[in-house]
Amino acid sequence: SLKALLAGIALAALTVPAVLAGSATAADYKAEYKLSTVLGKPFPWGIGGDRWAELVKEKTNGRINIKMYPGTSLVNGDQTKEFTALRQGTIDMAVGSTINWSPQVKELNLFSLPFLMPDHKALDALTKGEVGKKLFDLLATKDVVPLAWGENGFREISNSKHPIRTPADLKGLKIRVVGSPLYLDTFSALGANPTQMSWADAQPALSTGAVDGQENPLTIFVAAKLATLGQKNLTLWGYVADPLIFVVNKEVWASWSKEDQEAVRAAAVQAAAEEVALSRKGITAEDDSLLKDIAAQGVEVVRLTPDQQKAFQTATQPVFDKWTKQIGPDLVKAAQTAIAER
Ligand code: X2X
Repeated sequence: SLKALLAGIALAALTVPAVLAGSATAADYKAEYKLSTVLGKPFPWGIGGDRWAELVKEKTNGRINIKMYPGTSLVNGDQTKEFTALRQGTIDMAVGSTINWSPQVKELNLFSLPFLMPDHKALDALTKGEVGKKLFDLLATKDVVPLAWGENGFREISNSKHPIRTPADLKGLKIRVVGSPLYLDTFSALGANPTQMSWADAQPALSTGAVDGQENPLTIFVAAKLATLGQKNLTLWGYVADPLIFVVNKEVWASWSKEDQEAVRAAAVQAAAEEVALSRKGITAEDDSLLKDIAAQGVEVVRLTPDQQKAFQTATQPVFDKWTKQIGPDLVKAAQTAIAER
């Protein structure tokens, strides 16, 4: 009948273009995409993840709906399992730290080499240059699509016992670290007593005194109120910084139309740029408002002189050398060159 013919044409009009374009149809889209992060709001990390989700919703007219799962809750808080879950598809997307993924991607230990990066410009020289591109190419071979570099930040050391100015001051202190055995090597080289645990376990361990200290960016020190957990001594030593990476699982990515892929990418680039700015707010020479807040909480802040910093660098040089072999001497060399030319 004419009616059936018209219905048939209407149906064809709906389905044919998608087939011709070879692109995903709305039916392939999930109702919700799970975004993993270690930290939620008000940490820059969580604000960045939230912003990505918001921008994606806007740019795809609601076709892609992301829900953020902070506390790495999709892997029961075990942040070092996030990358594996992402590859396997238990997690659809993530804003993750290089530290937490380095157990699976050894090259990401690059950013944890002690005293490789002297400042934010050095970090930018890596993430915005050839090294960043190489690492993204590498990640692309591991079932994920990396889209943008964000930032956790320079990890400064705090403890409940006394100010740290020399490696000798770290002697015997029980320090919580996470992610990579590189950190065990670094703190052992400094005479400390490092112990691995997730962020979820770190806070109770600090509050009961089971551990004496920890290292994390200042934004985390403040937002997690570590001063109230006895962390009254803080040393700015800038030994390492961890970037964050905005990624999507490869199959999830492939299920989206080209148009939506570009929307998700653009949203990641924008959210990441905003997140990097937020992670640096208040901790620079021009604006040290966050440092003032920390001092106002009764924390003694020690800023190392270049000579004092050199002593820590010398003590950790064997760790740098050992891990350069594991990471890949070519990659480390490329990083050092990019930093020297920044
Ligand atoms: O656990 C940490 O120290 C944190 C929050 O900085 C990371 O996820 C690497």
